Amino acid sequence: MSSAIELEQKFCAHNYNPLPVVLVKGEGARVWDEAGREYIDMMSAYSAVSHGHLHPKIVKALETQLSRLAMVSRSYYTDVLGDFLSYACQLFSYDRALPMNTGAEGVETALKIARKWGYQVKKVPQNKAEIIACTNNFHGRTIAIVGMSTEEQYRADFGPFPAGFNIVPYGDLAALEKAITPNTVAFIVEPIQGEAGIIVPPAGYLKACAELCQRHNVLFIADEIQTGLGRTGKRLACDHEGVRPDLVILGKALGGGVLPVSMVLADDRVMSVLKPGDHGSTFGGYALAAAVGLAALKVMEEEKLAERATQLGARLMAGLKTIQHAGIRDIRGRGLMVGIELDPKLLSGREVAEKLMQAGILSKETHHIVIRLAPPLVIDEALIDKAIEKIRAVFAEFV
Ligand code: IF1
Repeated sequence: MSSAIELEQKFCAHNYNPLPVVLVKGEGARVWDEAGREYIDMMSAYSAVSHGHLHPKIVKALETQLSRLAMVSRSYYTDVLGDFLSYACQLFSYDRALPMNTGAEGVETALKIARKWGYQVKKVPQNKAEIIACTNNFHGRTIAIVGMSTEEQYRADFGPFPAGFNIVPYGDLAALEKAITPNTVAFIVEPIQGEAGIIVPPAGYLKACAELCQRHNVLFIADEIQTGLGRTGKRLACDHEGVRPDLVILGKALGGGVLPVSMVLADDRVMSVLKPGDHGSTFGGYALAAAVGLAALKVMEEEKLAERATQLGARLMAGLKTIQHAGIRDIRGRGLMVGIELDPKLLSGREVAEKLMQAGILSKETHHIVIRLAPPLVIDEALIDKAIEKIRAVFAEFV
């Protein structure tokens, strides 16, 4: 066994079960292992590497900032945070942004803003605020967030959880309407559920939810951490239905594949409930992150990553649909966020992911039955075609 694997196995907490490959180098949509073997990265760190590995403009922005100033904290102003946030606010048409680091922190931030808005603006009685989330959601791993999870493993032995969260079935508008009470402050939803297995809701669902929320004075929170920044073929997945959420949470690709950068976007009528001292983070919006985040957004625009996702996603989907195998139950997704659902009686997700890896394709199974394919948006036609042929060959091995 590789000594890198041995070391990680011995000293790292066993909270993951990685595929047995040690990656040492990456460029664009490709990565290489210790032995120099090349892989097509069809996983992009769960969408965090949408810009590809070590995008030259993002690396340049990082290096330039690093040669000047990396980290001071929000106790002071820097000459980069304003540039980053003003660009983000203009691009997504919101008044303000609150910078954080990880996705989970962005989600926690949005939940806190929604609760405070509930008490101060909606006038919900103290400690009565309710937030509605969906079945099979994935919003991160903090205690409050796993408290909203319906996945037993993510919750088991981590309680007690904060009160004030209710669950409705994803994709069910009537259930949402029934669940809303005078104390409901927010509805939080993934426009496409990633971890649940690339679940695309019924057409018109997001739009109808947003309208319902507006009618009942409930904030519509879109968790676009995985679906945002071009992944599904639009800047935001909500754009497919012309939905403008009250709060948008971005993460993953906002860090350009090099740093953890997240943010919450909202208008003043919501964001202004936060006063100095209410909320914060040591690293949130630090100079290095701001420089990288700005570069990540600019590259998304300059290189039309959303349009690439539409075109290349269609090509990937069409190619995958020509693969004939009794163990393939469904192929679905939007843009370059694609899932192959397997029949667990015939195929195991982990085995398929392992065989794909041996064939030079990095993917990851979710819930044992869905193979997730979400390559960097900078991937090109030739590499997509090569990936399709390798995937076809792997399925041909399972007879
Ligand atoms: C893990 C999944 C993906 C997310 C959405 C918030 C977060 C995530 C929609 C939290 C994070 C991750 C985290 C990683 C695995 C991964 C994942 F399979 F678990 F569900 F991407 F599909 N909202 N997703 O997808 O962001 O705090 O991690 O920065 O936890 O094992 P984070």
